[in-house]
Amino acid sequence: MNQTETKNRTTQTTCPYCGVGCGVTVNQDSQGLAPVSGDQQHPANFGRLCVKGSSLHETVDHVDRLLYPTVLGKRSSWESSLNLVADKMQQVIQEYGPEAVAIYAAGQILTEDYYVANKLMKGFIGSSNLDTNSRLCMASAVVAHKRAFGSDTVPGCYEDLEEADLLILIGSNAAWAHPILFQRMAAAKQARPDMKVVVIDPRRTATSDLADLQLSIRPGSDAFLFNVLLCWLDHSNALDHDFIANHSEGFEQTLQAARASTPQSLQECAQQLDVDEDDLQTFFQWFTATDKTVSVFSQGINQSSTGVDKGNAIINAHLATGRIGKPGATPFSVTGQPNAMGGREVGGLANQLAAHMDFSGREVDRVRRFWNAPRVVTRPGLKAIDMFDAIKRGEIKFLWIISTNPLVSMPDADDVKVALAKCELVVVSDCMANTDTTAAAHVLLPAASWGEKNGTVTNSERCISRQRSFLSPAGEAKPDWWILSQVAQRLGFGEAFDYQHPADIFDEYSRMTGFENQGERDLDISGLSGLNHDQYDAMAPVQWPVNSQYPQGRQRFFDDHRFYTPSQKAQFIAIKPELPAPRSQDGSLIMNTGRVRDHWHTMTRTAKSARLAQHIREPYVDIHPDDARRLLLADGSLARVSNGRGEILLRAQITTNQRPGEIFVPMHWTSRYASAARMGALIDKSCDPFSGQPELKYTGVEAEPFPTAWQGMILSRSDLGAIPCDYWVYGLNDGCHGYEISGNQPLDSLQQWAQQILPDAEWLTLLDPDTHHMRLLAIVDQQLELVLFVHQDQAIGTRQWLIEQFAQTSLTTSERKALLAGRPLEGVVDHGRMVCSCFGIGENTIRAAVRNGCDAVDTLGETLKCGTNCGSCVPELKTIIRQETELA
Ligand SMILES: Nc1nc2c(c(=O)[nH]1)N[C@H]1C(S)=C(S)[C@@H](COP(=O)(O)OP(=O)(O)OC[C@H]3O[C@@H](n4cnc5c(=O)[nH]c(N)nc54)[C@H](O)[C@@H]3O)O[C@H]1N2
Ligand SMILES: Nc1nc2c(c(=O)[nH]1)N[C@H]1C(S)=C(S)[C@@H](COP(=O)(O)OP(=O)(O)OC[C@H]3O[C@@H](n4cnc5c(=O)[nH]c(N)nc54)[C@H](O)[C@@H]3O)O[C@H]1N2
Ligand code: SF4
Ligand SMILES: [Mo]
Repeated sequence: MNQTETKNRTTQTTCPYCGVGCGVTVNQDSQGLAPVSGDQQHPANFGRLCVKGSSLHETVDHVDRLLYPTVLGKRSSWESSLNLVADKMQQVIQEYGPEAVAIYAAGQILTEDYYVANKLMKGFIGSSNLDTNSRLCMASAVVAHKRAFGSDTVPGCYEDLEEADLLILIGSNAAWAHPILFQRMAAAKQARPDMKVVVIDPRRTATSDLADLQLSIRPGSDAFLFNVLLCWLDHSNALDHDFIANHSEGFEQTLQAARASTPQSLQECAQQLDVDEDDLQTFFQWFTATDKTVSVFSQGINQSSTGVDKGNAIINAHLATGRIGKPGATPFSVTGQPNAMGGREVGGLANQLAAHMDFSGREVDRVRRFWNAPRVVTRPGLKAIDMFDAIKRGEIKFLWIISTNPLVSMPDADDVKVALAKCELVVVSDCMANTDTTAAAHVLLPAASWGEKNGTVTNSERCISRQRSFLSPAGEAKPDWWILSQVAQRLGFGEAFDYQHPADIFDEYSRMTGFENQGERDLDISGLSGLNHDQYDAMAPVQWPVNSQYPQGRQRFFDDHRFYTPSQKAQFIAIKPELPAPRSQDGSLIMNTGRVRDHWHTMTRTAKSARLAQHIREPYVDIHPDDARRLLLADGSLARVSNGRGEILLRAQITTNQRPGEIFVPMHWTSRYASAARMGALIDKSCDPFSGQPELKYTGVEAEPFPTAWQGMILSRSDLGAIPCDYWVYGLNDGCHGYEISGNQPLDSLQQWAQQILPDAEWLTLLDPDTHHMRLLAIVDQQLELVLFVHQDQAIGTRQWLIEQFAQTSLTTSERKALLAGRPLEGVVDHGRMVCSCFGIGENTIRAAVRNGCDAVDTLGETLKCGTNCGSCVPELKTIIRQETELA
């Protein structure tokens, strides 16, 4: 596609962020890309987008993109880099066998990309060492589904969340992590105020805002809770005996096991879970009385050393009450990544073979015949943690990382770095040039990014949607399926990988799902095979299966009470709950980790949008006031969080949302964006024995003040990379790059560093080293180039106003004086931290409006517009209103 063809076009595509899978409308004209909007027709979002989705057009520029292949840091051609990759694979396979080759991929590549990677590894190279970051994300839910249903099936659909009379959110901060789905829940509750919402999470989150009842349970105790619930249901005659007798197996043992872990009295149960007895009783009564119950579960369940058991404990309660396969009644595991589901479908986990087939003799044989493949693997490969350990031991010699940043996202992330250093060849396919992981690679292959690539993704409710391209690839970037197919061809598998278009791959894959299926496998999209390129391009969102029985897709599984186990009955799984192993040797606090509203994982895309970067500017640690007092941590001060594995520096936020003894740290900031915030380095490798999913929400740490002599900020027209001081954090502003800084370095060293990066600038300086007060302004061509303000305390001047001065083309003398004073000229106001990213409404403005009488979200919306577009900031608006009205 060339740029001139992109004029005046509308493209319907799918958001590349979370597993809600919203449809996005992209309009282009001769001016370029217009702000994106929600696709009105898409069944996931019906026109709405959250703030991340609606900022997508701000993230597609080529800044920081990986534009051409590089080998050992030097630009290379596609031809020679592909040859190099294929030759090395060949050599390793010949010398050490196929298992010495591994691929580590992600739920963010498209189904077509994933299919090719899986076919190449498991059918042609003969290595099952293809695993994915879904191991850190969905692996426990997959195993729980397979144990209960005989297949990795998500039974329900989004409508169920709206139809439920009781909606339970377990280990899910949907308000921030699945915002549009959360808005659908909120709208349903507003329309039917009788609908009850229960949030089960050790901490209070933005999601708690919707809750009628919050159970801030002891971390890791969920399976105890659901075992008690099962006993309660039995006791109160709330079981569905017909379902249990006719459509399930294993109930009696499961109830016995639940009894074994359940204390005698409700009071003791409440103590076990560390919650209020009345709250617990309310939850049980609601569950008992409400047929239409949906239990949503996410990473608070999955990312645990007993995540599979927890998933099954939840599913058990649904089977016991027959609440599955019915409108408004289902367990619901929500997926995180845009195509975590697609990856599970094609078989991208090391313990799957392909297309919901595993490693039985029949399945291996069937896959062999379908692919006409020489070396179909016959047993599972290494799961992520074991894979990196095998690399470290030198058993895996070749690793290809595709679309993930394990140096940040894996537990014991520094050990991953050690492992990569031991590997003979590390290839990384990524869209971005500077990530923690690209820095550790020998060969970098530039991948086409969202907007440039074309294919399909599957969301949390099994809905397959098209991601369509509307931009030419940046530089020499290529789609992942193309890169993989080129390597396959060079390995001598040309005929099996002769794909010209993603539609060819999708066609083969959809035929595979129907191959000798006859209703045996849940995943069957054979109804979508045989599409020509135009039909593929026009494909509308549809929920799998799509076959002769369900030509238009299927909303709910198990409405027919037929499961995919040998007996066709659902399986109760007896659960012996366990709390996470004590980590006393690591520290006295438990570190929980997770997401913030406006950043996506390792920030490679969201850090490019000033709007998104401004919501939460710094990595932080949420800590309870009692702990803060004990540890002498002041609100807003810097905290050093550490254990034997490493240390990070974070901004302390004191809040009663945390339980005492537990802290929360966001997962997003990397070495590219902060001096020391890679929290993955502190986490150990404990993982679930069945799923191999690591325990990412429960790490023993210590916290202490990190005293610094000064703090301040830098605003700069150019990206400065790492700053030579103890603490720095990067965040893009509108029109300039920003850094929060703090340290103990002498100020003149900082001044020298600044002057050395801008040798030709004109400098305005105000310096008092005794009071740690420094103001430096660099002016180049009459324009502001750099602001560096340092103070002893946190008063930093009027930031928003300073940022706006970068747009000034010719600074007057009085403006220069005002700049040095760090204060606007008379009459200019500072709006404060961005709260509503859609309309750019700052916290100061909102607080002022509340004080002037806008004491409800609606009236704030009428006055300032905040909260009226994507709605993601509504929980925060409520908090501000609450704080201001409490103060008043
Ligand atoms: N803004 C944003 N949205 C995202 C992402 C992102 O990076 N940014 N990533 C996407 C991805 S890949 C994923 S997987 C999803 C994840 O979505 P979520 O799972 O909703 O998000 P998390 O913040 O990881 O964790 C959810 C909650 O689990 C709680 N939790 C911790 N321990 C326990 C426990 O023992 N029991 C219970 N019941 N709860 C516990 C945490 O306190 C946290 O509030 O988000 C997706 N959406
Ligand atoms: N402590 C802790 N750790 C966690 C979690 C947690 O809650 N706590 N959550 C875990 C979970 S659920 C997840 S999903 C992971 C996420 O962690 P990662 O997968 O490591 O994070 P991302 O930043 O999404 O990495 C995606 C990379 O792929 C690149 N990319 C984007 N699109 C494409 C593409 O089309 N092709 C290619 N080749 N590259 C592309 C991006 O630039 C980026 O570098 O983190 C896990 N780690
Ligand atoms: S909820 Fe937001 S991030 Fe998730 S798919 Fe929709 S627009 Fe994208
Ligand atoms: Mo995830």
